[in-house]
Amino acid sequence: MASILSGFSNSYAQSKLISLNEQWKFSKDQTSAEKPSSGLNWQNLSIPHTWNAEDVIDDTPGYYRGTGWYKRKLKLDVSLKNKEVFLVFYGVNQEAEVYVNGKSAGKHIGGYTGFTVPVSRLLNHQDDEIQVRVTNQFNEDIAPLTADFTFFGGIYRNVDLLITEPVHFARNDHGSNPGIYMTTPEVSEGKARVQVKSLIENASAAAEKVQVQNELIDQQGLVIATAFTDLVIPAGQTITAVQEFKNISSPHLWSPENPYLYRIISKIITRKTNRTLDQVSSPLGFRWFRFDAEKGFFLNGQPLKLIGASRHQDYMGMGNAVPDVLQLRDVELLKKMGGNFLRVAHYPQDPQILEACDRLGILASVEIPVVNTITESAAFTQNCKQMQQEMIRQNFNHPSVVIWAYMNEILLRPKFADDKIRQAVYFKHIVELAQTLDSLTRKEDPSRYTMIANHGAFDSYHKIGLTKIPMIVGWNLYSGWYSGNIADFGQFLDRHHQELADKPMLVTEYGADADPRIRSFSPVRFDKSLEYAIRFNQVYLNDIIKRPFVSGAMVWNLADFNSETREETMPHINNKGLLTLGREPKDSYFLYQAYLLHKPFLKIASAAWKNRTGIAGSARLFATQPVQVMTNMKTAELFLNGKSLGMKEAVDHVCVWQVPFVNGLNKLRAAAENSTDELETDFKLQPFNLTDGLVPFDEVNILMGAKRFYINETTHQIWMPDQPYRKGGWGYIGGEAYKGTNNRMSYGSDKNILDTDQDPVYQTQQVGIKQFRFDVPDGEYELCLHFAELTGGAAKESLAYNLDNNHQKEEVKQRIFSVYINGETFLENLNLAADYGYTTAVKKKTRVTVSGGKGISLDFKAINGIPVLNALQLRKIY
Ligand code: GCB
Repeated sequence: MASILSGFSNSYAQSKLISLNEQWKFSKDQTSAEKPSSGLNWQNLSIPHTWNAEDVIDDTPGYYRGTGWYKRKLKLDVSLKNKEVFLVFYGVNQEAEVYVNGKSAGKHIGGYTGFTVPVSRLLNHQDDEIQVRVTNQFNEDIAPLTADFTFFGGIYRNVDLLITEPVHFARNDHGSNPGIYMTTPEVSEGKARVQVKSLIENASAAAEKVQVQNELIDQQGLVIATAFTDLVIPAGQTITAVQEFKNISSPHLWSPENPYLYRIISKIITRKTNRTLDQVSSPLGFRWFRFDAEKGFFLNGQPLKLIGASRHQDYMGMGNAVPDVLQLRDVELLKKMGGNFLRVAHYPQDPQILEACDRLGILASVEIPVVNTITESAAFTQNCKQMQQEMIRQNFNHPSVVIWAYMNEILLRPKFADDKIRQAVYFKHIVELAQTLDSLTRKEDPSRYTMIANHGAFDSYHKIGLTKIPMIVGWNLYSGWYSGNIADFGQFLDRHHQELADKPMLVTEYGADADPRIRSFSPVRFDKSLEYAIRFNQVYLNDIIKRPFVSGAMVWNLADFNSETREETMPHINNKGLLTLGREPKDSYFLYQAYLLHKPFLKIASAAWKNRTGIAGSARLFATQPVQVMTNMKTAELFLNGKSLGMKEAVDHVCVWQVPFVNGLNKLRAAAENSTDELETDFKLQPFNLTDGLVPFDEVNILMGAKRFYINETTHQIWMPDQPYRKGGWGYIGGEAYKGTNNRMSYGSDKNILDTDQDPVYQTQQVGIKQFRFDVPDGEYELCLHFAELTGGAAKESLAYNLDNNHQKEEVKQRIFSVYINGETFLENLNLAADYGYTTAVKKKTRVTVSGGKGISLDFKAINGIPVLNALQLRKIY
């Protein structure tokens, strides 16, 4: 290994930041001792890394929450012996202890803020080795305790080596790198004032006379103003220098349309030789803002509705160890959507995210991960305070940040529900913690707002005083998803306006799950269809936009994210993203573009729905299905295979046509003003009569008890909703759709179906089915029946957000039935629960010879309890 910085001599003496991401070795180690156990198998890897990336891909719930060791050699040039050396970690989940040559150099608690570890005193400059012990084990004193996301363990953000002179900007003030804090106490269009506070540390044994210089530089690189201060830094001490640029005239203002950034270059110059000992550069944006309870948000004196998204930091197949370029792309995707706000939720993220917000003109809030519950311990409080302080100091200089937040849905599932007296004590602790964090925040940074995000239980938060403490109340509202109707949303907003008339508010969350594989022409709550999510978002956006007192709203979520305890159609994933886990846009992303973009926008929704199916109408040659086009223009025209289907007016930014799809390729083209968009769809026309020679029957995949389509991109199969039997066609006789646990409002079941990754095939069901008929012509067929027992099952780890989270309370009834095909026994005394287990995919395939024009008739006979069928497939062989 070549030594690091062999050329770092005294003639070039400033601080240096060098990536240490490469050449690490890693091993899991359950013993969590002071040093790695002997005999471990070490794996070579580079940072960012999480040990849970593969863990979460399998279908079994749970992931490794334990200890892992990382180690790496460090070959530092001997010329660095008189320098200060630090290791800078930007995020390690969730507890870390750093060792150098076997000796502890420092510890850090909390997985989402950075930390800097001084290591100079422990180095030998020959064969140094760094070891880092990391654990993501549950610790009741560290937030988050529970939450709807996966707590991936590891050194999952970048690691740097920092080398400085003994006299340097203090890089270790709550992990704040570079130890410079800038504020703009006065900004207007005419003039601005900047204050720069620098912490300067002298790690040497002698006092040093220095000059601290600050230069304000504009985008052209011109120096606009300079400030100098001469100081003596006593040996072993850190002192603070405060400088001001008083009269910056006509500053370029920072805004979403024009995110003009200045830079401040801060230098420490030794008076002995006039050499620069340290130099750092920080972004500076001139803007002023306020939140008004009546009129909403104002930036630089102008009203600005904040519309954007929250973001989690993980990515498909990578967990939270995501390369920089993909992280930055998220902020770009938000900008391209027309968003002007990012809720960095539920924890501080990679520092590059806020740099991107500064650069792209996106306002932001950042919060610590105090989610759902707290622990009433001094250590928990202390850790929260530490996180809040680290978050603020590490991100202080970003012009994009306007809010610091510190709690999310803290009353979602209050502890001690059975003991009201004890619960009152718990609530008191929550309020005290909120007050402590709020005061700390206002003291650390009087220039920004504080916020708590609550769920929709207005009275609970209000009653215990949580709506009073922060400067802004955030509401996470899911009317028409977890509760009530979509229309209740607007009423909730009005209630806030009436009852908390002087409290600025943001809708910090709203959203509906949309599985990109699921479509519906009769979308309903919980069906996970993209169509329901579109309707949901239209209503919410309309309600938000028309109320000036709503400062803004952040959809939950920019992209789908991992949540291991979640079940639903895509188990372990929260599907409320506008983008998929791999950042493919869903239709709802296009809807936001139509609402938010100013330049002409036109997009055929269902851009990803390239394979459709449907039953031909009685005219036999086509099937008519709606197609949506999203646009910010008033009208648009749609063409099918070159023929106009007419002009339509956009309602809530969507135009809809009934499109007569023909079998095979269908070319759609939308046009409005000078914009066009095209889409090629392959349509599989199902015959109206199965014996119809015009469109011969070859294959059909049917979801029972469902009104949704499920498109499997891997197998290229499209599953369609069932229908009652009609002579000449196919369909069920008898029964009704499964209504979910204890008949509660639900769409099928949300439980994770085991032994399959095609959960939607099994999550709906026809209960009490008597017969299923296919009036197919004579021939050879392959028939496959799919079953899963949806009722009952052992209690699993339940998550507040799982729609079906009560299933442990279900009454389990026995269910035994037989299935006959054309009068012959096919399945005898089938007992799904006893033979295969609950919520387990069961597939029964056979061949059927059809003769004498009899078609196929499946008869279900109850032996004990009620027969069910979840899905079926029929394919003609010849
Ligand atoms: C919430 C939580 C968020 C969840 C979201 C959901 O209210 O704040 O962490 O992920 O709901 O999708 O249920």
